[in-house]
Amino acid sequence: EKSINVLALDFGASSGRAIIGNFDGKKIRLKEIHRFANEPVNLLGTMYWDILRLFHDIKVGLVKSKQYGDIKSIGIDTWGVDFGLLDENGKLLDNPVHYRDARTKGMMDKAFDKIDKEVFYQITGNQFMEINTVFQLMALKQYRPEILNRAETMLLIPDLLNYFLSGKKVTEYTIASTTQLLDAVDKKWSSEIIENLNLPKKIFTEIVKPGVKIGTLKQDICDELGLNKMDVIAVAGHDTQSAMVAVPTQEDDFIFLSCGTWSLLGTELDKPIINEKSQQFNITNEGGVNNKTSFLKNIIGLWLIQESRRQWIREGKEYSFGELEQMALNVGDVNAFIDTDDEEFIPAGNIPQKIKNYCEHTGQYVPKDEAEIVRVIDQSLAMKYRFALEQIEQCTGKKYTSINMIGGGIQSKLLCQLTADICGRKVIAGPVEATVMGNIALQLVSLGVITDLKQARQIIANSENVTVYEPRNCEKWERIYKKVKEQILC
Ligand code: ADP
Ligand code: LRH
Repeated sequence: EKSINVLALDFGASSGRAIIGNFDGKKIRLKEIHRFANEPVNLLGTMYWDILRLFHDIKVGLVKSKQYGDIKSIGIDTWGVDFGLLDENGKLLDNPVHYRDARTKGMMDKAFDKIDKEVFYQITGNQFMEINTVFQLMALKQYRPEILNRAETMLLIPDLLNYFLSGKKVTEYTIASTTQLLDAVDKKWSSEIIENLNLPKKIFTEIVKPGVKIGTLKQDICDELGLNKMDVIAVAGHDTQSAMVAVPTQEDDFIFLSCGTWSLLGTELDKPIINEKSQQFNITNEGGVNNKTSFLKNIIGLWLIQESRRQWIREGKEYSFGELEQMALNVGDVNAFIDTDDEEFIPAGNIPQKIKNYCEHTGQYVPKDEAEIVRVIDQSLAMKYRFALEQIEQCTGKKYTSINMIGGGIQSKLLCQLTADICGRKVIAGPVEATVMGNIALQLVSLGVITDLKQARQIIANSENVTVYEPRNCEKWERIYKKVKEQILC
Protein backbone atom coordinates (compact mmCIF):
# COMPACT_ATOMS: atom_id res chain seq x y z
CA GLU A 1 0.00 0.00 0.00
CA LYS A 2 1.18 3.51 -0.81
CA SER A 3 2.12 5.65 2.17
CA ILE A 4 0.72 9.10 2.82
CA ASN A 5 2.10 12.19 4.61
CA VAL A 6 0.16 14.84 6.50
CA LEU A 7 1.41 17.75 8.61
CA ALA A 8 0.25 18.48 12.17
CA LEU A 9 0.83 21.81 13.88
CA ASP A 10 0.22 21.48 17.61
CA PHE A 11 0.40 24.60 19.76
CA GLY A 12 0.45 24.03 23.49
CA ALA A 13 0.54 26.90 25.94
CA SER A 14 4.24 26.23 26.55
CA SER A 15 5.56 25.06 23.20
CA GLY A 16 4.58 24.19 19.67
CA ARG A 17 5.66 21.59 17.15
CA ALA A 18 5.32 20.74 13.49
CA ILE A 19 5.26 17.00 12.96
CA ILE A 20 4.80 14.97 9.83
CA GLY A 21 2.66 11.90 10.18
CA ASN A 22 3.42 9.12 7.76
CA PHE A 23 0.77 6.40 7.42
CA ASP A 24 1.59 3.20 5.59
CA GLY A 25 -1.79 1.54 6.07
CA LYS A 26 -0.74 -0.05 9.38
CA LYS A 27 1.17 2.39 11.52
CA ILE A 28 1.48 6.13 11.94
CA ARG A 29 5.09 7.27 12.20
CA LEU A 30 5.91 10.71 13.54
CA LYS A 31 8.73 12.87 12.23
CA GLU A 32 9.28 16.04 14.22
CA ILE A 33 10.53 18.76 11.88
CA HIS A 34 10.17 21.93 13.94
CA ARG A 35 9.77 22.64 17.67
CA PHE A 36 9.49 26.13 19.08
CA ALA A 37 8.76 27.96 22.32
CA ASN A 38 5.42 29.64 22.83
CA GLU A 39 6.41 32.55 25.04
CA PRO A 40 3.78 35.13 25.95
CA VAL A 41 4.80 38.79 25.75
CA ASN A 42 3.91 41.39 28.38
CA LEU A 43 3.40 44.80 26.83
CA LEU A 44 1.96 47.96 28.37
CA GLY A 45 0.34 45.98 31.15
CA THR A 46 -1.25 43.28 28.98
CA MET A 47 -0.16 39.67 28.51
CA TYR A 48 -0.33 38.69 24.83
CA TRP A 49 0.30 35.63 22.71
CA ASP A 50 2.95 36.28 20.09
CA ILE A 51 0.54 35.26 17.33
CA LEU A 52 2.61 36.55 14.40
CA ARG A 53 5.63 34.58 15.57
CA LEU A 54 3.43 31.50 15.92
CA PHE A 55 2.18 31.98 12.37
CA HIS A 56 5.79 32.39 11.30
CA ASP A 57 6.55 29.05 12.97
CA ILE A 58 3.81 27.44 10.84
CA LYS A 59 5.59 28.79 7.78
CA VAL A 60 8.92 27.42 9.02
CA GLY A 61 7.23 24.04 9.47
CA LEU A 62 5.74 24.18 5.98
CA VAL A 63 9.09 25.02 4.40
CA LYS A 64 10.85 22.22 6.30
CA SER A 65 8.12 19.77 5.27
CA LYS A 66 9.12 20.15 1.62
CA GLN A 67 12.05 17.74 2.00
CA TYR A 68 9.69 14.91 2.89
CA GLY A 69 7.81 14.73 -0.38
CA ASP A 70 4.15 15.28 -1.01
CA ILE A 71 2.18 16.51 2.01
CA LYS A 72 -1.54 15.99 1.52
CA SER A 73 -2.92 18.24 4.22
CA ILE A 74 -2.29 20.36 7.28
CA GLY A 75 -4.21 20.38 10.59
CA ILE A 76 -3.90 22.81 13.48
CA ASP A 77 -4.76 22.38 17.13
CA THR A 78 -4.12 24.76 20.02
CA TRP A 79 -4.93 25.44 23.66
CA GLY A 80 -8.50 26.50 24.41
CA VAL A 81 -10.50 29.67 25.07
CA ASP A 82 -8.41 32.40 23.37
CA PHE A 83 -9.31 34.26 20.19
CA GLY A 84 -8.58 37.05 17.71
CA LEU A 85 -10.99 39.63 16.33
CA LEU A 86 -11.16 40.65 12.67
CA ASP A 87 -12.51 43.85 11.13
CA GLU A 88 -14.78 44.11 8.08
CA ASN A 89 -11.77 43.66 5.80
CA GLY A 90 -10.67 40.50 7.55
CA LYS A 91 -7.71 42.20 9.24
CA LEU A 92 -6.64 41.39 12.78
CA LEU A 93 -7.91 44.18 15.07
CA ASP A 94 -5.64 43.54 18.02
CA ASN A 95 -3.05 41.07 19.15
CA PRO A 96 -4.77 38.09 20.86
CA VAL A 97 -4.59 38.36 24.65
CA HIS A 98 -3.41 35.49 26.87
CA TYR A 99 -6.04 33.83 29.07
CA ARG A 100 -3.82 34.46 32.09
CA ASP A 101 -4.10 38.23 31.62
CA ALA A 102 -5.70 39.93 34.63
CA ARG A 103 -8.44 41.64 32.60
CA THR A 104 -11.02 38.95 33.41
CA LYS A 105 -10.86 39.53 37.16
CA GLY A 106 -14.38 39.97 38.52
CA MET A 107 -16.04 39.27 35.15
CA MET A 108 -17.61 36.04 36.32
CA ASP A 109 -19.60 37.74 39.08
CA LYS A 110 -20.57 40.48 36.67
CA ALA A 111 -21.95 37.88 34.29
CA PHE A 112 -23.95 36.24 37.08
CA ASP A 113 -25.78 39.55 37.60
CA LYS A 114 -27.06 39.23 34.05
CA ILE A 115 -27.62 35.52 33.80
CA ASP A 116 -28.37 33.19 36.64
CA LYS A 117 -25.37 31.00 37.44
CA GLU A 118 -27.43 27.82 37.41
CA VAL A 119 -29.04 28.61 34.07
CA PHE A 120 -25.60 29.49 32.68
CA TYR A 121 -24.27 26.07 33.69
CA GLN A 122 -27.38 24.25 32.49
CA ILE A 123 -27.01 25.71 29.02
CA THR A 124 -23.27 25.38 28.55
CA GLY A 125 -22.38 22.51 30.88
CA ASN A 126 -18.99 24.19 31.22
CA GLN A 127 -16.75 24.50 34.25
CA PHE A 128 -16.76 28.13 35.40
CA MET A 129 -13.28 29.56 34.98
CA GLU A 130 -12.39 33.21 34.57
CA ILE A 131 -10.22 32.34 31.58
CA ASN A 132 -13.23 31.25 29.49
CA THR A 133 -13.85 33.16 26.25
CA VAL A 134 -17.16 34.50 27.48
CA PHE A 135 -15.50 36.30 30.40
CA GLN A 136 -12.71 37.58 28.15
CA LEU A 137 -15.33 39.09 25.83
CA MET A 138 -16.99 40.74 28.81
CA ALA A 139 -13.64 42.21 29.84
CA LEU A 140 -13.15 43.54 26.34
CA LYS A 141 -16.59 45.11 26.43
CA GLN A 142 -15.72 46.83 29.67
CA TYR A 143 -12.17 47.96 28.97
CA ARG A 144 -11.90 48.25 25.18
CA PRO A 145 -15.43 48.58 23.82
CA GLU A 146 -14.16 50.29 20.66
CA ILE A 147 -12.44 47.08 19.59
CA LEU A 148 -15.46 44.90 20.17
CA ASN A 149 -17.65 47.46 18.37
CA ARG A 150 -15.44 47.33 15.30
CA ALA A 151 -15.21 43.56 15.26
CA GLU A 152 -16.91 41.74 12.45
CA THR A 153 -15.65 38.25 13.31
CA MET A 154 -14.27 36.38 16.31
CA LEU A 155 -12.05 33.40 15.58
CA LEU A 156 -10.63 31.09 18.23
CA ILE A 157 -6.88 30.51 17.91
CA PRO A 158 -6.94 27.34 15.75
CA ASP A 159 -9.66 28.87 13.57
CA LEU A 160 -7.67 32.10 13.32
CA LEU A 161 -4.58 30.23 12.15
CA ASN A 162 -6.72 28.19 9.71
CA TYR A 163 -8.07 31.49 8.37
CA PHE A 164 -4.54 32.88 7.94
CA LEU A 165 -3.70 29.75 5.93
CA SER A 166 -6.88 29.25 3.92
CA GLY A 167 -8.82 32.52 4.00
CA LYS A 168 -11.85 30.64 5.37
CA LYS A 169 -13.57 31.97 8.50
CA VAL A 170 -15.23 29.11 10.36
CA THR A 171 -15.44 27.89 13.94
CA GLU A 172 -14.56 24.30 14.63
CA TYR A 173 -16.88 22.62 17.14
CA THR A 174 -14.42 21.24 19.74
CA ILE A 175 -12.66 24.56 20.24
CA ALA A 176 -16.03 26.38 20.32
CA SER A 177 -17.00 24.18 23.24
CA THR A 178 -14.29 25.80 25.40
CA THR A 179 -15.88 29.25 25.14
CA GLN A 180 -18.81 28.76 27.55
CA LEU A 181 -20.93 30.36 24.83
CA LEU A 182 -22.17 27.13 23.33
CA ASP A 183 -25.34 25.22 24.05
CA ALA A 184 -23.95 21.86 25.18
CA VAL A 185 -26.91 19.88 23.84
CA ASP A 186 -27.77 21.45 20.48
CA LYS A 187 -24.07 22.31 19.87
CA LYS A 188 -24.82 25.83 18.60
CA TRP A 189 -23.91 29.30 19.87
CA SER A 190 -26.32 30.05 22.71
CA SER A 191 -28.37 33.12 21.81
CA GLU A 192 -29.64 33.21 25.38
CA ILE A 193 -26.16 33.78 26.74
CA ILE A 194 -25.05 36.09 23.95
CA GLU A 195 -28.16 38.24 24.30
CA ASN A 196 -28.23 38.33 28.09
CA LEU A 197 -24.61 39.43 28.22
CA ASN A 198 -25.20 41.88 25.40
CA LEU A 199 -22.42 40.55 23.21
CA PRO A 200 -22.40 41.25 19.44
CA LYS A 201 -24.10 38.32 17.74
CA LYS A 202 -22.55 38.91 14.34
CA ILE A 203 -18.98 38.03 15.41
CA PHE A 204 -19.79 34.33 15.84
CA THR A 205 -19.22 32.26 12.70
CA GLU A 206 -20.62 29.01 11.40
CA ILE A 207 -19.70 25.95 13.45
CA VAL A 208 -18.17 23.03 11.54
CA LYS A 209 -17.52 19.47 12.69
CA PRO A 210 -13.99 18.27 13.41
CA GLY A 211 -12.57 16.50 10.37
CA VAL A 212 -14.05 18.83 7.77
CA LYS A 213 -11.85 20.08 4.96
CA ILE A 214 -12.22 23.85 5.12
CA GLY A 215 -10.14 24.84 2.13
CA THR A 216 -6.67 24.77 0.67
CA LEU A 217 -3.50 26.71 1.37
CA LYS A 218 -3.89 30.22 -0.06
CA GLN A 219 -2.10 30.90 -3.32
CA ASP A 220 -0.03 33.79 -1.89
CA ILE A 221 1.35 31.48 0.83
CA CYS A 222 2.15 28.75 -1.73
CA ASP A 223 3.95 31.37 -3.84
CA GLU A 224 5.84 32.87 -0.90
CA LEU A 225 7.05 29.51 0.40
CA GLY A 226 7.33 27.66 -2.88
CA LEU A 227 4.75 25.05 -1.93
CA ASN A 228 2.19 22.94 -3.72
CA LYS A 229 -1.43 23.34 -2.70
CA MET A 230 -2.51 21.21 0.21
CA ASP A 231 -5.81 20.75 2.04
CA VAL A 232 -6.44 22.66 5.24
CA ILE A 233 -8.43 20.34 7.51
CA ALA A 234 -10.21 21.49 10.65
CA VAL A 235 -9.06 18.72 12.99
CA ALA A 236 -10.20 18.81 16.61
CA GLY A 237 -8.89 22.37 17.01
CA HIS A 238 -8.90 21.97 20.78
CA ASP A 239 -5.64 20.23 21.70
CA THR A 240 -7.32 18.31 24.52
CA GLN A 241 -9.79 16.77 22.07
CA SER A 242 -7.09 15.93 19.54
CA ALA A 243 -5.32 14.19 22.43
CA MET A 244 -8.50 12.28 23.27
CA VAL A 245 -8.54 10.76 19.81
CA ALA A 246 -5.17 9.22 20.63
CA VAL A 247 -6.01 7.49 23.91
CA PRO A 248 -4.85 3.98 23.01
CA THR A 249 -7.85 2.07 24.29
CA GLN A 250 -10.66 0.04 22.80
CA GLU A 251 -12.83 0.46 25.90
CA ASP A 252 -15.90 2.69 25.87
CA ASP A 253 -15.49 3.69 29.50
CA PHE A 254 -12.05 4.90 30.40
CA ILE A 255 -10.34 7.67 32.35
CA PHE A 256 -7.94 9.92 30.50
CA LEU A 257 -5.48 12.32 32.10
CA SER A 258 -3.92 14.68 29.60
CA CYS A 259 -0.81 16.20 31.17
CA GLY A 260 0.63 19.38 29.71
CA THR A 261 0.45 22.97 30.87
CA TRP A 262 -2.98 21.92 32.17
CA SER A 263 -4.05 18.54 33.48
CA LEU A 264 -7.37 17.42 32.09
CA LEU A 265 -8.87 14.45 33.87
CA GLY A 266 -12.11 12.91 32.73
CA THR A 267 -13.99 10.40 30.67
CA GLU A 268 -15.68 10.17 27.30
CA LEU A 269 -19.48 10.10 27.17
CA ASP A 270 -22.16 9.86 24.49
CA LYS A 271 -23.91 12.91 25.87
CA PRO A 272 -23.30 15.62 28.46
CA ILE A 273 -23.97 15.17 32.17
CA ILE A 274 -25.42 18.42 33.43
CA ASN A 275 -26.98 18.17 36.89
CA GLU A 276 -26.71 19.52 40.41
CA LYS A 277 -23.78 17.33 41.27
CA SER A 278 -21.73 18.12 38.18
CA GLN A 279 -22.38 21.81 38.79
CA GLN A 280 -21.40 21.52 42.45
CA PHE A 281 -18.14 19.83 41.42
CA ASN A 282 -17.74 22.37 38.59
CA ILE A 283 -17.09 19.64 36.03
CA THR A 284 -17.05 20.60 32.37
CA ASN A 285 -18.66 19.02 29.32
CA GLU A 286 -16.52 19.71 26.28
CA GLY A 287 -17.29 18.72 22.75
CA GLY A 288 -15.22 15.92 21.25
CA VAL A 289 -14.77 14.17 17.94
CA ASN A 290 -17.65 11.96 16.71
CA ASN A 291 -20.23 13.86 18.74
CA LYS A 292 -18.68 12.57 21.95
CA THR A 293 -18.59 14.61 25.14
CA SER A 294 -15.50 14.91 27.28
CA PHE A 295 -16.66 15.10 30.86
CA LEU A 296 -13.62 16.48 32.63
CA LYS A 297 -11.99 18.66 35.25
CA ASN A 298 -9.49 21.33 34.27
CA ILE A 299 -6.67 21.08 36.80
CA ILE A 300 -3.86 23.64 36.85
CA GLY A 301 -1.30 21.07 35.81
CA LEU A 302 2.38 21.38 35.00
CA TRP A 303 2.03 25.13 34.70
CA LEU A 304 3.20 25.08 38.32
CA ILE A 305 6.48 23.49 37.28
CA GLN A 306 6.86 25.60 34.13
CA GLU A 307 6.40 28.83 36.05
CA SER A 308 8.61 27.70 38.94
CA ARG A 309 11.30 26.85 36.41
CA ARG A 310 10.95 30.34 34.92
CA GLN A 311 11.36 31.85 38.41
CA TRP A 312 14.53 29.86 39.03
CA ILE A 313 15.90 31.00 35.67
CA ARG A 314 15.21 34.60 36.74
CA GLU A 315 17.27 33.80 39.85
CA GLY A 316 20.11 32.52 37.70
CA LYS A 317 19.46 28.77 38.16
CA GLU A 318 18.61 26.99 34.93
CA TYR A 319 17.34 23.42 35.13
CA SER A 320 15.72 21.35 32.39
CA PHE A 321 12.38 19.66 33.10
CA GLY A 322 14.20 16.33 33.14
CA GLU A 323 16.66 17.60 35.77
CA LEU A 324 13.92 19.01 37.96
CA GLU A 325 11.97 15.75 37.91
CA GLN A 326 15.13 13.78 38.70
CA MET A 327 15.89 16.05 41.66
CA ALA A 328 12.32 15.61 42.94
CA LEU A 329 12.59 11.85 42.50
CA ASN A 330 15.80 11.71 44.54
CA VAL A 331 14.57 13.87 47.41
CA GLY A 332 11.85 11.42 48.54
CA ASP A 333 8.39 12.20 49.95
CA VAL A 334 7.85 15.66 51.41
CA ASN A 335 5.16 16.08 54.02
CA ALA A 336 3.45 19.13 52.51
CA PHE A 337 0.53 19.54 50.10
CA ILE A 338 -1.16 22.40 48.34
CA ASP A 339 -4.52 22.80 46.65
CA THR A 340 -3.00 23.16 43.20
CA ASP A 341 -6.10 24.97 41.93
CA ASP A 342 -6.06 27.71 44.50
CA GLU A 343 -6.62 31.01 42.63
CA GLU A 344 -3.28 32.47 43.61
CA PHE A 345 -1.41 29.93 41.47
CA ILE A 346 -3.10 30.90 38.18
CA PRO A 347 -1.28 34.14 37.22
CA ALA A 348 2.37 34.24 36.22
CA GLY A 349 4.70 35.05 39.10
CA ASN A 350 6.89 33.62 41.82
CA ILE A 351 5.21 30.22 42.25
CA PRO A 352 7.92 28.72 44.54
CA GLN A 353 7.43 31.58 47.01
CA LYS A 354 3.66 31.24 46.81
CA ILE A 355 3.96 27.52 47.57
CA LYS A 356 6.18 28.22 50.56
CA ASN A 357 3.71 30.81 51.86
CA TYR A 358 0.84 28.38 51.36
CA CYS A 359 2.59 25.68 53.37
CA GLU A 360 3.44 28.12 56.11
CA HIS A 361 -0.11 29.49 56.38
CA THR A 362 -1.54 25.99 56.53
CA GLY A 363 0.88 25.01 59.30
CA GLN A 364 2.78 22.47 57.22
CA TYR A 365 6.44 21.74 56.59
CA VAL A 366 7.84 24.45 54.27
CA PRO A 367 9.73 23.01 51.26
CA LYS A 368 13.22 24.42 51.26
CA ASP A 369 14.70 23.98 47.79
CA GLU A 370 13.92 23.32 44.12
CA ALA A 371 13.78 19.55 44.55
CA GLU A 372 11.29 19.76 47.42
CA ILE A 373 9.12 22.33 45.62
CA VAL A 374 8.82 20.10 42.54
CA ARG A 375 8.07 17.12 44.78
CA VAL A 376 5.30 19.07 46.54
CA ILE A 377 3.83 20.02 43.16
CA ASP A 378 3.85 16.44 41.81
CA GLN A 379 2.42 14.97 45.02
CA SER A 380 -0.25 17.66 45.21
CA LEU A 381 -1.23 17.21 41.56
CA ALA A 382 -1.66 13.49 42.15
CA MET A 383 -3.88 14.29 45.16
CA LYS A 384 -5.95 16.58 42.98
CA TYR A 385 -6.24 13.87 40.32
CA ARG A 386 -7.65 11.48 42.90
CA PHE A 387 -10.06 14.12 44.14
CA ALA A 388 -11.29 14.85 40.58
CA LEU A 389 -11.48 11.14 39.74
CA GLU A 390 -13.78 10.53 42.71
CA GLN A 391 -16.02 13.40 41.60
CA ILE A 392 -16.19 12.05 38.05
CA GLU A 393 -17.06 8.60 39.42
CA GLN A 394 -19.81 10.05 41.58
CA CYS A 395 -21.35 11.72 38.53
CA THR A 396 -21.11 8.80 36.10
CA GLY A 397 -21.84 6.13 38.70
CA LYS A 398 -18.96 4.08 37.31
CA LYS A 399 -15.71 2.77 38.77
CA TYR A 400 -12.59 2.96 36.68
CA THR A 401 -9.70 0.61 37.33
CA SER A 402 -7.00 2.38 35.37
CA ILE A 403 -5.97 5.82 34.17
CA ASN A 404 -4.70 6.56 30.66
CA MET A 405 -2.08 9.29 30.99
CA ILE A 406 -1.00 11.17 27.86
CA GLY A 407 0.96 14.29 26.92
CA GLY A 408 4.35 15.87 27.68
CA GLY A 409 3.93 15.46 31.44
CA ILE A 410 4.21 11.67 31.28
CA GLN A 411 7.94 12.15 30.73
CA SER A 412 7.95 12.60 34.50
CA LYS A 413 8.10 9.04 35.82
CA LEU A 414 7.63 10.48 39.28
CA LEU A 415 4.32 12.09 38.35
CA CYS A 416 3.09 8.88 36.70
CA GLN A 417 4.08 6.72 39.68
CA LEU A 418 2.64 9.14 42.25
CA THR A 419 -0.60 9.23 40.24
CA ALA A 420 -0.79 5.43 40.35
CA ASP A 421 0.09 5.32 44.06
CA ILE A 422 -2.19 8.09 45.29
CA CYS A 423 -5.15 7.23 43.03
CA GLY A 424 -4.65 3.54 43.80
CA ARG A 425 -5.11 2.63 40.11
CA LYS A 426 -2.95 1.32 37.36
CA VAL A 427 -1.56 4.10 35.15
CA ILE A 428 -1.11 3.40 31.45
CA ALA A 429 1.16 6.15 30.14
CA GLY A 430 1.45 7.06 26.46
CA PRO A 431 1.67 8.47 23.91
CA VAL A 432 3.68 11.57 24.84
CA GLU A 433 2.65 13.25 21.60
CA ALA A 434 -1.00 12.24 21.92
CA THR A 435 -2.25 15.57 20.62
CA VAL A 436 -0.19 15.35 17.46
CA MET A 437 -1.25 11.72 16.97
CA GLY A 438 -4.92 12.68 17.26
CA ASN A 439 -4.46 15.62 14.92
CA ILE A 440 -2.83 13.36 12.32
CA ALA A 441 -5.34 10.55 12.76
CA LEU A 442 -8.27 12.87 12.15
CA GLN A 443 -6.65 14.22 8.99
CA LEU A 444 -6.30 10.61 7.82
CA VAL A 445 -9.97 9.94 8.60
CA SER A 446 -10.90 13.10 6.71
CA LEU A 447 -8.82 11.99 3.72
CA GLY A 448 -10.60 8.64 3.81
CA VAL A 449 -7.61 6.42 4.60
CA ILE A 450 -8.71 5.59 8.16
CA THR A 451 -12.35 4.61 8.70
CA ASP A 452 -13.24 6.09 12.07
CA LEU A 453 -12.21 6.99 15.59
CA LYS A 454 -12.19 3.40 16.81
CA GLN A 455 -9.88 2.28 14.03
CA ALA A 456 -7.72 5.37 14.64
CA ARG A 457 -7.28 4.37 18.30
CA GLN A 458 -6.37 0.85 17.26
CA ILE A 459 -3.77 2.11 14.78
CA ILE A 460 -2.33 4.48 17.38
CA ALA A 461 -2.15 1.66 19.94
CA ASN A 462 -0.20 -0.37 17.34
CA SER A 463 2.06 2.57 16.59
CA GLU A 464 3.08 3.55 20.11
CA ASN A 465 4.42 1.82 23.20
CA VAL A 466 2.83 2.50 26.56
CA THR A 467 4.40 2.26 30.03
CA VAL A 468 2.41 0.73 32.87
CA TYR A 469 2.78 1.94 36.47
CA GLU A 470 1.26 -0.32 39.13
CA PRO A 471 0.04 1.38 42.34
CA ARG A 472 2.40 1.05 45.33
CA ASN A 473 2.15 1.84 49.05
CA CYS A 474 -1.61 2.19 48.70
CA GLU A 475 -2.42 2.00 52.41
CA LYS A 476 -0.01 4.74 53.31
CA TRP A 477 -1.31 7.02 50.56
CA GLU A 478 -4.92 6.25 51.47
CA ARG A 479 -4.27 7.61 54.93
CA ILE A 480 -2.50 10.71 53.67
CA TYR A 481 -5.15 11.33 51.00
CA LYS A 482 -7.94 11.33 53.58
CA LYS A 483 -6.10 13.95 55.62
CA VAL A 484 -5.25 16.12 52.63
CA LYS A 485 -8.81 15.89 51.34
CA GLU A 486 -10.20 17.06 54.66
CA GLN A 487 -7.70 19.77 55.41
CA ILE A 488 -6.58 21.08 52.03
CA LEU A 489 -8.92 20.11 49.22
CA CYS A 490 -12.35 20.28 50.89
P1 ADP B 1 1.64 21.94 26.35
O1 ADP B 1 1.13 21.16 25.17
O2 ADP B 1 0.57 22.42 27.26
O3 ADP B 1 2.57 23.05 25.95
P2 ADP B 1 3.26 19.55 26.83
O4 ADP B 1 2.30 18.44 26.60
O5 ADP B 1 4.27 19.85 25.79
O6 ADP B 1 2.49 20.91 27.22
O7 ADP B 1 3.99 19.24 28.21
C1 ADP B 1 4.92 20.11 28.74
C2 ADP B 1 5.31 19.64 30.13
O8 ADP B 1 5.91 18.35 30.06
C3 ADP B 1 6.34 20.51 30.79
O9 ADP B 1 5.72 21.57 31.48
C4 ADP B 1 7.06 19.55 31.73
O10 ADP B 1 6.45 19.61 33.00
C5 ADP B 1 6.85 18.19 31.12
N1 ADP B 1 8.11 17.69 30.55
C6 ADP B 1 8.65 18.00 29.36
N2 ADP B 1 9.83 17.36 29.18
C7 ADP B 1 10.06 16.63 30.29
C8 ADP B 1 11.10 15.76 30.74
N3 ADP B 1 12.17 15.52 29.99
N4 ADP B 1 10.96 15.19 31.94
C9 ADP B 1 9.89 15.43 32.70
N5 ADP B 1 8.88 16.24 32.36
C10 ADP B 1 8.96 16.84 31.17
C1 LRH C 1 -4.88 22.57 27.39
C2 LRH C 1 -6.08 23.46 27.21
C3 LRH C 1 -7.19 23.08 28.18
C4 LRH C 1 -7.87 24.40 28.47
C5 LRH C 1 -6.68 25.32 28.45
C6 LRH C 1 -6.95 26.79 28.22
O1 LRH C 1 -3.85 22.91 26.52
O2 LRH C 1 -6.55 23.41 25.90
O3 LRH C 1 -8.04 22.06 27.70
O4 LRH C 1 -8.80 24.70 27.46
O5 LRH C 1 -5.76 24.82 27.49
